[in-house]
Amino acid sequence: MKRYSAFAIAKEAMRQHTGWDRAWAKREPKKKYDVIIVGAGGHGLATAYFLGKNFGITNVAILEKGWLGGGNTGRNTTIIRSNYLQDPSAAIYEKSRSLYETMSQDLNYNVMFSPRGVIMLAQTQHEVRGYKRTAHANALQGVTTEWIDPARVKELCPIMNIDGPRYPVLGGLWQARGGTARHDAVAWGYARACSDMGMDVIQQCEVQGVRQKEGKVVGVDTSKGPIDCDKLGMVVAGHSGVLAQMAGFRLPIESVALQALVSAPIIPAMDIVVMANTVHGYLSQSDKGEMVIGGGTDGYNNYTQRGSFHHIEETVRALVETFPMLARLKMLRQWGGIVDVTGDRSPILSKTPVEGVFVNCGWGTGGFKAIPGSGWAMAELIAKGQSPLTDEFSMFRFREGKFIDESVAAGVAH
Ligand code: FAD
Ligand code: PYC
Repeated sequence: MKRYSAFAIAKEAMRQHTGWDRAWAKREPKKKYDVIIVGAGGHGLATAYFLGKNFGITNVAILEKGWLGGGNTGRNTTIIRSNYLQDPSAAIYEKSRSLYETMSQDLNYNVMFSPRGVIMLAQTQHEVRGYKRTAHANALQGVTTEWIDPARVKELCPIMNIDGPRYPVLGGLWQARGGTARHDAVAWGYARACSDMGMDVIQQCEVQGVRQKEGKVVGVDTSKGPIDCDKLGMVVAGHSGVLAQMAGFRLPIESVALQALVSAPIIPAMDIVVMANTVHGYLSQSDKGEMVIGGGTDGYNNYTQRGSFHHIEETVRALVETFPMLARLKMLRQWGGIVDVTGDRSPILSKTPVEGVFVNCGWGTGGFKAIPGSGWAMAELIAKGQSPLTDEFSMFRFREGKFIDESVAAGVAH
């Protein structure tokens, strides 16, 4: 595949851009693959990418019922950070954050990674204690975060009112190398790289059944017909329960809507990311100038990608105290995604009761940041049957009571 570069753009400009290849090939399914990945979101595509890159497994199909990146990967507010509390979480989220640092170079695709810094505001005494504890844990884990006082918060984000009567800013947990990336580009970059390795990215191909023989997976039934495989990775976020049911087991997952909205573009007003977990709000400014705002999860299970209106109304009403300028903004659009939430707010990367079937889900409201690390770890699990990064994230931990409690770090949305 042609490499993207300033030279290539200049050369194409000379011939009216007629020489570019398709970013990824449009293919029909083959009869059989070594590995099928269900779900062409970031996690499914990254899993396929690292199967090829790290293990040389390229007879792989990624099956997507809609369009690639059309699930939560293309619907999130793109916040990247690794300030989690527990050691297994710090390991996978920090691996992921570090892979974001070089993703554009690795994929030869500009994912616009912007390590502009993320603050989680402490607006109650409980949060002050929680975030100080996280800062200490992060220091032991080798994750660079720090507790900052209100004056430093104000210095980093001058548009903020830190003296609010209901939600005063008492300090914050600051991760200077956290930030954002362009979500679609992450999916597109991985899809292009997978296609370049000879893998088949097949859109409009819904998996409708999982075929098994003597307790082992042998293939899937799809809207494009049956396809055989030796191994199957289910990476479908909010639809994980549906896929698990097809394979004949249950997952401890709830599917709920999470929503976000953007304002009309304005002049540069804030150059960091702020999360205000007490009020379930988070805010950053996109490169186009829009204020990107997210809300909390709906209080009921759901499969419609919308979200209830009163939730964003409450979030924005509360955020206005800390960000008075929001009151003067016009909102352009709102959307929702169906996120897959576990009881301990940690993901599942696991073998399953069906031999050859692996599941990657439960990233809930916080999996965009985890895409490269999750793909790295899941590929190792599928290829070798074990990965140090996934050992603690087995689906069987719920049966054994070995929870990885991340309800504080999961933040706003839980
Ligand atoms: P998805 O991107 O949802 O991909 C799963 C794919 O599987 C979908 O494309 C779907 O169509 C496909 N699929 C489902 N069923 C089938 C089937 N039967 N056959 C074939 N294909 C199927 N995370 C952060 O880290 N930072 C944030 O700032 C952040 N903000 C968020 C804001 C919102 C509003 C939302 C909704 C989410 C947010 N998240 C955030 C969470 C993050 O978006 C998700 O955790 C992550 O994108 C999950 O990626 P995925 O690849 O697992 O799932
Ligand atoms: O996990 O960082 C996160 C997040 C921010 C907004 C939604 N999730």
